[in-house]
Amino acid sequence: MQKIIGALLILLLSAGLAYWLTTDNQAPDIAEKTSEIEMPRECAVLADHDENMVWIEGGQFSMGSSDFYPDEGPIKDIEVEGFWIDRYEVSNAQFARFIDETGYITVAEQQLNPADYPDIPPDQLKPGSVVFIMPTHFSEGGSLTDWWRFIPGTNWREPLGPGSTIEGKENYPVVHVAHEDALAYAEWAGRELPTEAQWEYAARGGLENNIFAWGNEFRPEDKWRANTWQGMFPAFNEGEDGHLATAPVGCYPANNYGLHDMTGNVWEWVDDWYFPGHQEVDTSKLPHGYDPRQPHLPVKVIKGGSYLCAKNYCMRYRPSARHAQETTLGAAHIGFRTVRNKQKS
Ligand SMILES: [Ca+2]
Ligand SMILES: [Ca+2]
Repeated sequence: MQKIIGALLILLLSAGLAYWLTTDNQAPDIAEKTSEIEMPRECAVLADHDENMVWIEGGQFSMGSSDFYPDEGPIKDIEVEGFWIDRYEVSNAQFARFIDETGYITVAEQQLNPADYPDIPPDQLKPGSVVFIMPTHFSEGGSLTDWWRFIPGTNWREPLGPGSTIEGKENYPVVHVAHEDALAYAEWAGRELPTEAQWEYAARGGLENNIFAWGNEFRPEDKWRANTWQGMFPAFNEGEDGHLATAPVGCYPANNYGLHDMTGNVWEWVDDWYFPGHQEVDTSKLPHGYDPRQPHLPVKVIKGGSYLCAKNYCMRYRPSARHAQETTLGAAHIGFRTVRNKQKS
């Protein structure tokens, strides 16, 4: 009898323990942990860049959008020939190989010519780049300078300012590259920078009428699809997607064409001059693009948004979204990828 009571007690205790372990009170924790595990994942190992290009079949698509920022319109029918494009954003390791072989010095490492920048005090023309600094308070009507700071001595090797390093960040996207730096890398690699049409066509992954690269919604769980910003930009970065700043390339899932980080992580240079829309422009009058917010500066297009794009600010993690970037100015959230405009085989 005592043995039976003992066995019953053990059974009850086991059942109680099992119930306690699986009770609803525990479920959210377990679910959260599971989500953490499911979030990124395999990040790219970039042994050979050449093996990491994807062939994109040519075709027609509608570039732009009429539903978001005005510079995304008007929608334009575009025909694209087939081309190769990098599966990943160019990494620090890849960029380092280019620098080692060529001795190239990036724009952020060069002294700028004051004559080219009459509006900027000469003492601010030291070599350097701009870094995002999270504001300690959130002011209404703040300006861009509230969270971007030019820090002398910042460049692709020291991305957070003097003394910082890319050691251990070989698979992270290279940043603080000006447009000509990206172009120099592409030429060294025997490639080109994508046109805006190529980039957008590739980012859409054949799902051309969708708002996002994966569909028309950005549900809470879609945060796992791309490195963007969760929380109220610029003061609260919740990092629910696993990365507060840049992530190693390829951590987030590929789009329909097998390309990673076409949404978010870092903005990507393309080779088109920026104009505030897709309408035809007399480029003989404006040979270096035109951005009404910085009308005297040469501006090219950047695409895809970055880890700093949030729902409340920027919202440019969409294929049709675009932004103007002064060609000589890299930043902590801008990188690139290359294309090869040659036949498939
Ligand atoms: Ca993030
Ligand atoms: Ca990107």
